[in-house]
Amino acid sequence: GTPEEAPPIKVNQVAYVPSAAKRASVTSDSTTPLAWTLRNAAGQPVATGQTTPRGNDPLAGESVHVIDFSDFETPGAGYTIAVGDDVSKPFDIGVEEIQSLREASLAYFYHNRSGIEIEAQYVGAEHARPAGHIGVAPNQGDTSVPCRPNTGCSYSLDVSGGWYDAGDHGKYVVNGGISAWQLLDLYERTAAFGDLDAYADGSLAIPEQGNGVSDLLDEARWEVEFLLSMQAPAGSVNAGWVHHKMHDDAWTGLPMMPHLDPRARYLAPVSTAATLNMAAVAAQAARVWADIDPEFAARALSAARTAYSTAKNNPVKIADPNDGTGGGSYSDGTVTDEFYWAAAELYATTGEAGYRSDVMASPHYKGAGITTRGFDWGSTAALGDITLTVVDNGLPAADLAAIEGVITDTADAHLAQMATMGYPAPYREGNGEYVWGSNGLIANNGVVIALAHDLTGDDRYRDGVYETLGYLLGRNPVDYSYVTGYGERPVRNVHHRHWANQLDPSTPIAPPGALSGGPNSGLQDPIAARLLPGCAPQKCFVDHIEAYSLNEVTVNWNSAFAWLAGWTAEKAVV
Ligand code: 9MR
Repeated sequence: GTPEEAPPIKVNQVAYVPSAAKRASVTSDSTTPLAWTLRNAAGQPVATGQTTPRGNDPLAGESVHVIDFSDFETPGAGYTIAVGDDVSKPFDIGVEEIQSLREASLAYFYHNRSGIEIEAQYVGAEHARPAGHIGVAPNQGDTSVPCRPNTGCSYSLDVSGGWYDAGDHGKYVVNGGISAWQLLDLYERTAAFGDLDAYADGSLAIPEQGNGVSDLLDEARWEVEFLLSMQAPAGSVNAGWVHHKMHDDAWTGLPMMPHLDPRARYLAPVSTAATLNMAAVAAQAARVWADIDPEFAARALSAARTAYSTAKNNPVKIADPNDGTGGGSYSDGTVTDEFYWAAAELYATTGEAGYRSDVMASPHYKGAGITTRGFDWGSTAALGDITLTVVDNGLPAADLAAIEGVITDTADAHLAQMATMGYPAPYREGNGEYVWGSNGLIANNGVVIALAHDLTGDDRYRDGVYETLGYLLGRNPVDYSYVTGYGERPVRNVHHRHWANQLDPSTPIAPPGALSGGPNSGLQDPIAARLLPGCAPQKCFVDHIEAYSLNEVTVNWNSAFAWLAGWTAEKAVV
């Protein structure tokens, strides 16, 4: 469909936390303040005030006023805000819905597991499905995947398991790696600053519940094992290296259930970025599982050491940027950040001098990787900085303080910018363009603001995190909750092969808790190009299943969202 006109008033469609700042936005060309009224579910006015005009916001392409009703703290459902004749969508003031996002956002990963049956007892009948890519026809199977023809190797690897990347069935080390890292970082951050009971065994609806291990770790391990399996065999021509990715030899169409994918799948060539990415995550896993499963920890650390030294002692291998048939290229031309991240993880785990000097000699040392753009699969130095902040280590105290300073300075820059925006979201790139996966970057920048709160306890940061969440849950100029199943008007048609209800009613829509990629002013798919010419950056969005550059879901955006949702659940107090 055509993008619909958004109504004037935009709110966090899910819930405002009673003890945090509460703001909404209203489109208006008025240069003077407007009167607003907050009403309860019975329609009675419970608070009134005046809007603050923020003028024309170029990111939204319209003039916006901000409504601030932070002082009202009474929990309840069905509140609305009125400005003149315009009335907002209803919303809650409360904590339950916000807290439920923790489990829903993490459920995304089980839904997208490869190589295992997705069982109705965990996801409900609608979302249950047979195991994908285990070699049962018409699948060719991920249990014995050969090197792509003419790429210099002739072995096959069992790379079953892991998570599908996104709407497609590819599995890519650089993206799966940052996603597994982020779930493990949520665990480590919660150990340092919060309470791990939230992720105890039994906290998620997954088959590993009851095994005595945190379900957050069980879910992450499904991917870590896959990452380890992508390392080339000892003694082979690629020994020590890690394959960049594995995926179909041609793009399949939508819908396509994983177990019905008939295409041949191959290992793409090895790369330095993938090798270091696996080294980083495996080193982190060795630390996290050291006491929980020492055998697994030792296996992971050994793989990490081998991968790191292989990358360090050989010329850089960059994945082909044009290798995009049947899967994304995920090509990354700069690997100094992956070197820094891997060295930081290996140092935090082992304390060894060699890794320490590599960390300290890196151009990324002391927080230069944390920027207002944010971090993603191609830009990973910030992950090293976050680990060095969250995990005790022996770096000089002044240097650790410098990294913390970059985190708080970056969070301050976000808050300063958000205070000028019509629809505040922590993200700034170049000339204000919004890129593919802008919601993932925004969620990750929310993570930085949350860490600034962990380090300082300053409530301005806590408010900033909830304001970030509010943008994702509906306070944006297109009036969508970008999280499936949450809010009055959530996205329904995310680009995904087995949640393809818009195309094939026999398949379900996405379950609750999946984050859409969000606005992308690059208009990089045919639907976006046709429907959105000239859009303002935050308005370059349509809820269309074929709009893969706007409305796809992926493991890396959901890992950012799950981290944020875990934090906001922990901090949601009345
Ligand atoms: O998230 C990726 C984004 O940063 C890139 O700009 C884009 C184009 O290369 O690719 C995105 O990743 C997609 C991947 O290539 C294939 N699986 C789906 C991913 C999300 O759209």
